[in-house]
Amino acid sequence: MPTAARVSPDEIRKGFSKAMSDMYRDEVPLYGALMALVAETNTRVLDSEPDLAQQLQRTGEIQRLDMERHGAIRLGTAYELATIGRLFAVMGMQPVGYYDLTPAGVPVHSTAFRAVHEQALQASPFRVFTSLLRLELIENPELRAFAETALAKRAIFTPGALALIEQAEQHGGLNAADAAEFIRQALETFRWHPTATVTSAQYRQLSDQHRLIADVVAFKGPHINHLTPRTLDIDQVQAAMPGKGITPKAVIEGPPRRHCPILLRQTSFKALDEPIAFTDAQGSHSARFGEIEQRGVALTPKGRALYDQLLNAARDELGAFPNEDNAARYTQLMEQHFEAFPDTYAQMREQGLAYFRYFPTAQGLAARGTAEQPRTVDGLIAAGHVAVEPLVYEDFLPVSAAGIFQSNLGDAAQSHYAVNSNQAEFEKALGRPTIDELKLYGKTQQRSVDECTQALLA
Ligand code: OOG
Ligand code: NI
Repeated sequence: MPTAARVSPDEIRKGFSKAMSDMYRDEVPLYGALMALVAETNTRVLDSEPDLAQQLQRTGEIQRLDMERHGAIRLGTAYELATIGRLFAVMGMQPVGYYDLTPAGVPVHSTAFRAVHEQALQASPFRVFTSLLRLELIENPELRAFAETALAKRAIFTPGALALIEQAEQHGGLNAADAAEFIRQALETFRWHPTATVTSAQYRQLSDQHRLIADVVAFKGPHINHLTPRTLDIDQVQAAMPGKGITPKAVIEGPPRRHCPILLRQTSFKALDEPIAFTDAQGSHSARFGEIEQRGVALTPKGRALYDQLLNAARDELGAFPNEDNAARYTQLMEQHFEAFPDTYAQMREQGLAYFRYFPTAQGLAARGTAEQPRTVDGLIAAGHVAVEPLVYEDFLPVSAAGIFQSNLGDAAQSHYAVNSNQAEFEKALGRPTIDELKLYGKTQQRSVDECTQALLA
């Protein structure tokens, strides 16, 4: 029997990202307010900064801006992680990067599921920061055994989702009707449940061990805990949040404000306190929050080392976790230390600090095949025959992620774990290696160079 045409994984991801956003807006009205604020700010920035508008036009980011968002979930078992990997694969999302949050006192390690090719990212840049709880960090053996049993009992995927994942794997994709059903079924895994699977005393015990442990173990599924739109000016949004009844965290995570943004800047507002029906009593739990982010250029290993060095120096000098009381000093220290990071794209490129994409210009195309066409990339750039644009950072930052976790779990959640990072253990649970994000940036950059050579010199 001929099978109906398959829907591309990119289309499924795009549909899923929209469905998730609609679900979350219904569940958390402040998310809707934040989206409106971000859209308003982005329009204003594009109107007032024609150079930025042109840059985003050239890279294609302007078309993906409105649909750009990331979410986060926290899982409890290897089975859950491996299966979510298969679920995300149906929508063309691969595990990129390994993040260990334990040095920052959060008992998880994580990856980000996302599209990997620039064309797929252009179709839908949706990503999900996915953490696996490290149960081995629960010191009390009885509590650990209880957590393991509770997690073993739950089924976070619907039978329909599991069947469609298998179907997609066996047939190399889904047809339109199955893809629509897959989106509906997959969404159920991320839904909020106002009922817990444990008693209120058990919840308290888990929560006393770590708030995050309760958030994973006491519930039926890994509710999406935030969904983050991308803004073009995070300082403007941060300043406008209180006027919309939203209280942001004290400091913006990531690099300070710059002319040429690097990596990722993020801010969030506190988790909501929500009513929960425990198996024996009413209570409450806070897990879901709001976040916004501004993305800048991806850094090379050399650029990243400089970023880490300057960030650590500023934090060491502050001598404490950034908080409400030291926020102004933190901002000042960050600005001071980051003076050592070049703030023009030309300097960053010359010094090998960041990744870029290269685009042939009209002038370059007109000079194709003529004697005056320069023969090297640098020559083409100097002649204005190739335009250089920053390659946007698509990933996350462990120190920032820890700051986001902490601010939403409360200061009481700070623990000290003397364990080693364990990427091998994480990948064993996942059932496959994670992808090195730096290799992806390198490949995208190289493809753009090849395309220029092809278009201008071949
Ligand atoms: C994830 C926090 C990390 C980010 O944007 O860095 C994160 C979580 O709270 O589960 O989403
Ligand atoms: Ni986030």
